[in-house]
Amino acid sequence: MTLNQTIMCLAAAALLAGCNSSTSTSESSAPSVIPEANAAGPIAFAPGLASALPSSEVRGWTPEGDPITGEVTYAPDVPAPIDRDYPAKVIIELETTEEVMEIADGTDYTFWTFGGAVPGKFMRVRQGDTVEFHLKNHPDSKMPHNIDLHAVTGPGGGATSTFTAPGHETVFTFQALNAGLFVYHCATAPVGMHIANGMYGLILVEPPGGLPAVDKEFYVMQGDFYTTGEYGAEGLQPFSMDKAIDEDATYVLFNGRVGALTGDNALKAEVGDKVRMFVGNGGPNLISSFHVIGEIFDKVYPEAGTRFQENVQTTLIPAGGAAMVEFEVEVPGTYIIVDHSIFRTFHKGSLGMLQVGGDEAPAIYSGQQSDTEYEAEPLK
Ligand SMILES: [Cu+2]
Repeated sequence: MTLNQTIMCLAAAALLAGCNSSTSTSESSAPSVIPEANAAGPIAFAPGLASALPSSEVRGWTPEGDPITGEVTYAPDVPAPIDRDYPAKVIIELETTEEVMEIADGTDYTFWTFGGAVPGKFMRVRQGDTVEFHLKNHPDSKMPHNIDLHAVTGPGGGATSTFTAPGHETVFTFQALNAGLFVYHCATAPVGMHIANGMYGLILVEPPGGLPAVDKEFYVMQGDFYTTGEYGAEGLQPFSMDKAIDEDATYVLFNGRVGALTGDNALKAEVGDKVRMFVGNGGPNLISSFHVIGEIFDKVYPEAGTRFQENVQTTLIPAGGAAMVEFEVEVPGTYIIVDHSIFRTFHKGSLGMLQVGGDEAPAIYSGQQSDTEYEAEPLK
């Protein structure tokens, strides 16, 4: 047992009878504490974000072993869970770019990105890790960029330390004191414009014991976009500062493009899978009423905090915030992912799909059983 595991066990001693050195937070080793984890009062040492340690206990940790290159992924993929039981120095590199890409079929937009895509690449570290962060700004960029990671404790969240001119690379280091799912974004003036152009993403800080194993993890991030032309207008569409100030979004999108999560791009799962979605909202303006039609979230970590809620239909995700939702899929078919501010879904693009394969489950959902005419009373 490492020193840090010993510290974790001591912290949990009042709540748990024992502490297994290899699976101290697995569901099988501590199922009896799961309900306590959601109760008011001290945070129980239980699976999930609820097993996060107080930041005060993590502060003294120092990195062990050789530095690690942090895995980063494009949406909707998520880096593999961390199976490390010690704090490490993690080196993460991200490059900002300014690129013309399609925002919809036939419609181009000049996106500003972290890593060449919207949303930016997903990062995954462990609570207590020391992160050496490298921000590069591509030489073809016209603007300086920086990064404010909401996972950072320190002024600006790293923004002033990473103000990076085109062709330059800046470096700063932070310790991930708090576990959770955090938004990162550019914070260079005009901040709203940099975010509106797509400069945001998510960083997951796993609790030391990790998250419970699931079958599928997905990265979904909403954002609102403001173009001079109307929704679907063809050609290269410039950013509209007037519409952005008025919060009059032209597009409200998951993963930066109309159709990023539909058709061949739909998320895929099988009946019986446990699904976890890391859902972020880059804004810059709109709040998301995140909902999956035909599913109920078995568990939601609202605002990606340590307490979870259960049996939730729709969860609010603030601009610059995130939520973690978990559910099991029991019935095959296509599940539509929406912002339930529903005109956005059918007129501004916030529509994704989760396609679930597998055997029908008629005891849970029959499908249509009949369609017949009936004798109605005349209306008055
Ligand atoms: Cu920027």
